[in-house]
Amino acid sequence: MLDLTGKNALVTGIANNRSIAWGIAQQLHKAGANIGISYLPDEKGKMEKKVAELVEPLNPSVFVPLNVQDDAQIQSAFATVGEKWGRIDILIHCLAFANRDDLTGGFVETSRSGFATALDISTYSLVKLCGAAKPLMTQGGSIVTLTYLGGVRVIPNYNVMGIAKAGLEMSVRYLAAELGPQNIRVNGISAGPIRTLASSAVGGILDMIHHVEAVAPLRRTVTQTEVGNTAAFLCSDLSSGMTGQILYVDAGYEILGMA
Ligand code: 0WE
Repeated sequence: MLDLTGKNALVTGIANNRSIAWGIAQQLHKAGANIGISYLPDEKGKMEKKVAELVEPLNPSVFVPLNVQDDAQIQSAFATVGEKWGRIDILIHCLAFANRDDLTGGFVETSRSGFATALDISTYSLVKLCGAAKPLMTQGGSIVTLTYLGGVRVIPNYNVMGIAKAGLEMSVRYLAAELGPQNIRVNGISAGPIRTLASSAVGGILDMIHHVEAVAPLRRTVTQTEVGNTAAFLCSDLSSGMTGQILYVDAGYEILGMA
C-alpha cells in the first residue's frame, strides 16, 4: 500500500489553500510523510504568516523561506533540512513565474529579461534544487515537478511559459538519467487547468476550464487532491520502477486530437 512513513518530504510552491502544492502536501502527510514546507518570503512577512497558518495541521518539522532566484536562500534552506532531518527523501517542485505581460499578446514581443525570468524561476530552479537536494538524498529519493500541456502543444497566451515547461520536461529526463544511479527518481506531473492563484490571474482561464469540462474524456477538470495522490504515488515505492516520466493528470484531455 501507499506508505510514506519515515520519509522526509520538502514541498515548495504553497501560496494559499488553492495551490496544487497544498493538495500535494496534504496527500503526502496523509500517507505518513514527515513534512517540510518552503514559502516565498516578502518584505512584510505576510506570506510566512499565511502559509504557516495554512500548513499548521501538517505539523511541519521544517519551515523555511525560499526564493529560488537567490542562491544563498537555496543553500540556507537545504542547510536547515540537513540539520533538522539529516536526510531528505522527497522534493516537490511546484514553482513557476512569468511576467504577466509575457502571458498575453504576441510571443515575438517577449522581452529578453522576461524570457530569462520565466526560465530562471520555472526551469532552472528545478536543476538547482536537485543539485542542493542530491547530497542529502543518501537513501535514494523521489523528485516531482509540475508541468503543463502548454510545454508540448501551443496553448493561446501560455507563450514563454510553454518554453519554460518544455525545458522543464527535458530537464526531468536529464536529471533522471544523471541521478538514477543514486536511486533518485525524477518525474513530472502534467496537470490539467485548475483554478489557483497563478491561473486566476490569467485572462480566459474560466473559458479554458469550461472547454476542458465539455470535451475531456472524463468531462471535468481535475482537483488538487487528484494531483496530490499522483504525487504521493510517484514518491512511494509503488512507482519504484519509474523515472524520467511525465504523467498526465488531466481527465484525459491530452489524448484528444479533435473535440
Ligand atoms: O503554469 C501555469 C501558470 C503559470 C503562471 C501564471 C502567472 C499568472 C500571474 C506563471 N506566471 C504568472 N505570472 C503572473 O503574474 N498554468 C499551467 C496555469 C495557466 O497559466 C496560463 C494558462 C494556464 C492554464 C497562462 C496562459 C494561458 C493558459
